[in-house]
Order: sequence, then C-alpha cells, then structure tokens
Amino acid sequence: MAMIDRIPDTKQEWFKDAKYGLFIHWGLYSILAGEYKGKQTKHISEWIMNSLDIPVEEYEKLTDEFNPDQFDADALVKMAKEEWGMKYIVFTAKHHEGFAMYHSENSKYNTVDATACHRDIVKELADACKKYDMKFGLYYSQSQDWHDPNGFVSKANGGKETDNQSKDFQSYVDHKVIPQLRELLTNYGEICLIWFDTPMDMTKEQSQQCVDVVKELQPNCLISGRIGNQLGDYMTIGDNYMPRLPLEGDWEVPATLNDTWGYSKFDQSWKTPEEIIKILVKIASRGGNYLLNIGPRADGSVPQESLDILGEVGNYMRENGESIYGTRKAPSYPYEIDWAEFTCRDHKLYVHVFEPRKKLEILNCSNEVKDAYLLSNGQKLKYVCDESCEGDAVVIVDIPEELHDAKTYCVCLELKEEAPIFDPIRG
Ligand code: JFZ
Repeated sequence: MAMIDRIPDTKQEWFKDAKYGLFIHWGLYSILAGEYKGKQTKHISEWIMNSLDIPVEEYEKLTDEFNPDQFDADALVKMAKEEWGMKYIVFTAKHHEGFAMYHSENSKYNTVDATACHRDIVKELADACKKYDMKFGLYYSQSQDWHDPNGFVSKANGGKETDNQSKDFQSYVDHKVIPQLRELLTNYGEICLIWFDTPMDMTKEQSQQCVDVVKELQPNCLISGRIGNQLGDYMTIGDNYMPRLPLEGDWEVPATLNDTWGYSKFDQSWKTPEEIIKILVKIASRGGNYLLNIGPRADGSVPQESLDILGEVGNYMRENGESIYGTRKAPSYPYEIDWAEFTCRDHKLYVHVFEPRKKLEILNCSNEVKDAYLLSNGQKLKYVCDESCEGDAVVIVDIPEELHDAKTYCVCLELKEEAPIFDPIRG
C-alpha cells in the first residue's frame, strides 16, 4: 500500500481535530448554473467554460451579470460555525476559469475591477472568519487557468484538445500564480491552508515555487495534497472517495451534497442528512477530515436543499460533537456491518447507530464496559458484557422502547480500558 505509507503529518492539531469543514465553490460559472445558450453541460458545472468550449471573450461578459446582492459573508460564516458545526472554510479564490474573487492588482479580471458590484469576496469572508474565530483557507487553481493565454487547459471534462505544449506555462506561473498567491497571503490575515488542485503538467520545480511563496509569507499555512509532486502537507483523497481502512497521517475528503461543486439548476441528486452523517462518522473513524461543499447561486444565496441538509447534520453535531471533534482514528472493526460505525477517544467508545434496533450487539468487543448512555442526553442504557454461544466476547446494549424506531443516534460506552478492543477473547 505505497500510497498509504506516504500520507504526511501536518503536525497541526487544529487540522487533526477539525473533522468537518465547509468548501465553497462560487464564481462566474455560478451565473450559468449548468447551461449556456440553451445547452446543458453534462459535466460538473464549474467546468462549463471548458466543457462547452465557450470562448474567453464570450465568457468574460459574465462579469456584467455578477451581482451578488444576496451574499452575506457574516451570516454564512456564523451559520457554518454555530448551526452547521464546521471548523474551517475553504473558498474558491480562483478556480480554473481564471477569475479572481478578490481585488487582485495582478489581473483586472476580478470581482472588484471587472464587475459593477466592486466587492472583494475573499475580504468579506476573511473578515467574517476572523470575527467568528473560524479557520479560513483558499482554493487556488495553480495549473489550470482557461483565461490566461499561458494557463493549462485540460480536456478531462469534455473540453477540446488544447496545445498546452506551445504555451509559456512558466511565464503564467511567474506572472500570475506567484503574484496572486502573494496577494492572497498578504492582504487577508491568517490563511490556514491553500487548496491547490489538478496539478496536471506542473513540474516539481513549479509546485515547489508555489510551496515556497506560501511558506515564506505564512509558514503555518498548509498545502493541500493536490499541489502535485508529493509536496502537500496532507493527503487530499479523490473527490467523494472513502478510504476503506483507518489511515495513518493527515487527510481530507472533499465532497459534494449533490453531484456538482458549482451551482447547477439541474442537479437535484441530493444526499440525505443521514447519508452525510454516516459519511462524516466514517471519515472521523478512519482518521480524516470531511470538507463538504456548497455551491451558492450567482446572487450569493445558498440553495434551500443545502441549508436543510447541513442544518440536520449540524443538529447531530451539536448533540454528539464530543464523539467526532478532536477524535483520532479508531481501531478498525473486523466485520462489515451497516447499522453502526465507531469512533473513540480516551476510555470511550461511541457507537453511531444508523438503523432502527432493539439491541446493539457488538460482537467481538472485548472491553470491560463501565457505563452506557445516550450521548445526546445522558440517558442511561442497560448493557451486558457477555459471551456468545461460540464463546466470543460480545457487548449487548438494550435500546429503550421509545427509541426502537429511531435511526441516527449515538451511544457512548465508557470503557475500563483506554481504547476499544475488537477481539473475540476478553482479556
Ligand atoms: C477538481 C476540480 O476540477 C473541480 O472543479 C472541483 O474544484 C474539485 C474539488 O476538484 O476536480 C477533481 C480533482 C481531482 C479528483 C477529482 C476531481 N481526483 O483526484 O479524484
């Protein structure tokens, strides 16, 4: 498992503790919402310029329509913190389309100079994050830039073949990427991480150039795994992928609530709050962070479905946060069971239950249990540490009648031992 041996360690406790963050994909693509001149894109909506082969001069005209009169950074950050339970925010400062969502001196193609609203969105979010003590990170597309004549253009999502070789990619790095990173790391206070993406043809030297400017200006700012050339401070898992096992090192799963990152009026394949909670618990139990995305509409408002789902997940986090935040990977449970996932911290095993049950039978849990209760309200539960007919250790917890139909709740088992022991033999 070579990949897994190489997962780096950030040495930063805030990142290891965070577990749950908010990704925001917002740009000119949000105006198109998945459709251009009556044509619907088949791919993720933020790729529409590339997928539908929209010429630069045409796409630039979208700046005339950028009017985020419903965007309220203060309210959004407050909600992410207080209602949704997120510990960090990552915002698309510049996505592959090349448009800067902040006041860039380097390129006039930005929200302040090229639109009638003249708003610096990164600044608004940075100020709100500071106010609410929220960690703030920025997504920056370092390799792909479909606006700059020398930026890389991929055809991964349906775009046409582009002769990248004949471009002066190094000049794009020197004249756009590095100066823009300088601006972002100088003008907006503390940046917790830069979320680089799709390195494509970047050489090791070019990736290193990006790393160097980040670390020169903010030594504690983390570099995402997608800087390329193994230079990231942590591993970025493939979008919406789930590691099968607990992993050593620091890693993060970037993920969507539906199927696209940028807003699309067509994409209605929303996951349920229960599905999201289960994914969040699985990621925490395997030792990672979940960076969950919203794609605001062009006006800055967040789709109601996203608000509803994140609100429900937030309720679970408010009642059961102790079982997620600040935890480290749990020992892997040996059996494939659908009804529960486990997280842990010193002397506690948390059983997250995802199906209605009358009893929780945790086969081969050989701990000595000292207490069992519902995490949300402390209600005590009856339990036994027993042996199965085969002589294997089993812990059985009775679920009170009023909860027989409940799904998505968390039971805390206090253990004599420091950590859960998944072993058929009680020691
Ligand atoms: C990239 C972007 O192209 C996309 O628009 C979005 O911003 C997403 C978060 O990141 O897409 C990727 C990059 C890498 C993988 C999948 C999608 N991957 O490694 O599986």
